[in-house]
Parts: sequence; structure tokens; C-alpha cells
Amino acid sequence: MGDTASSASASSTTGRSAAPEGFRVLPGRLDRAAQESLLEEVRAVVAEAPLFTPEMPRSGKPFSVRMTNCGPLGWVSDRGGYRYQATHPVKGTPWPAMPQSLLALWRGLAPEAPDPEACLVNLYAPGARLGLHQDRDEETFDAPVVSVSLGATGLFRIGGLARRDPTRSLRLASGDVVVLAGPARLAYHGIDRILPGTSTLLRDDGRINLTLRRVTPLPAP
Ligand code: MD6
Ligand code: FE
Repeated sequence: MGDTASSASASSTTGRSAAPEGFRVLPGRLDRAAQESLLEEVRAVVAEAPLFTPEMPRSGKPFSVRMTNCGPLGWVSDRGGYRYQATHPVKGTPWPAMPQSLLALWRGLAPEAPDPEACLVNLYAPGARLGLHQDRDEETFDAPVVSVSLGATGLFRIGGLARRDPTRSLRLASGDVVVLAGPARLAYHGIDRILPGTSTLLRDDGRINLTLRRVTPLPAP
């Protein structure tokens, strides 16, 4: 995935021209204190809604990333496909509430958008990765997608609107925030690997990414 061997042009893997407009990285958007308090909130979410191992649609091949969610809706994946649902796939209980700090972050970055309904929690252990994908299981693509990274640095790859478009790589460190808005809302992206020895927040090179999404359009007034 993310093969760039054929891109001999200016838009190479390290080029600066690949990502569509509306892709923003906000380095260090959360300071250390905010990261620590968010981590405590994530621990409370995980205590109530334990991490599960998603499976690829059809094949059932397990993801290397473990996941859980908070908010009214959560993203799940199993042999039956990708979808949003209101309950934990193993426990069957509603997802925990979305922390206020995440709502505040969203409202600051996406003031035009209705509140997010889903916060996907991704936990990476060393060796885990997330293949090149689009976030496109939502019913509306009007709102941006906002993510927050905690713990070890992840090597993030961002491309264009077609899978074969050139990509570029950048590092997402603890406290960094990514926004996919406008034309970049449906850009391909993924995590190639976790960089060892880069976490002072989570032990054992752990990395957490929280992805905030609006799933449903607002009902017509
Ligand atoms: C990750 N992030 O950073 C994976 N999606 O672990 C995502 O898949 C992502 O960071 C949409 C918007 C921002 C993201
Ligand atoms: Fe994504």
C-alpha cells in the first residue's frame, strides 16, 4: 500500500504538493497537560468500552490496530462490513460519552459544523499499522474529520482523492492535530508505522489516535 515507486515526478513521497487543499496539521495543538488529561479520559472510555480487534470485511483478517469508540455512534468493522453503530460490538452497551475536551477542540476547529457523533479510538502497539484508506463510511462528508495523536510518533501518509495519486509522509507526534476538510475530506491516508522510542506519554511505544467525525446530516429544519 502507498506504493510510490512510479512517482518519479515532482510529487514524490517527500514532495510538498500531494495533499489536497483542506489538509491541515497543527503540531503541538495540545500541550503536555492537555495530553495527560485527555489520556485519562481515554483510559476511562477504554475501561467502560474495552478495546476490540476489528476484522476486515469478507476475509475476517484482524486489524493490527485495536479500537474502541465514544460518542453516540462508533465505527466498527467485521466480516459483515464497515459501519457505524450505537453499541459496543462485544459488550452490546452504548458507547461512553464523548469527553468535553474533544467537543471543545472540534468546535474550535470546525465552528460551522454540527457536533461530532463518533470518536474512534485507535491503539497502536509497535508493529501496528493502518493501510491507506479514505474516511467514507459517513452519511455526510460536509463536516471535517479531526484527529488527535497521543504517545509515540506515527509515520502518517497522505495522498489525493484517488488511491494511485502521489503521497507524502509526515510524522504525527503526541499532541498533534490533523484536519481533513473541504477537498481533503476524502483524501487517502494511513499510518505506515510507529517510530520506536518516541513516546514519553504512553509506555512501550504505544500510540493512540482519536478520530472525530460527524456521521449523519442534520435533519432539515
Ligand atoms: C492515525 N488517522 O493517525 C489514523 N483519518 O492513526 C486517520 O485515519 C485519520 O488522522 C481521518 C482524519 C485524520 C486522521
Ligand atoms: Fe482515517
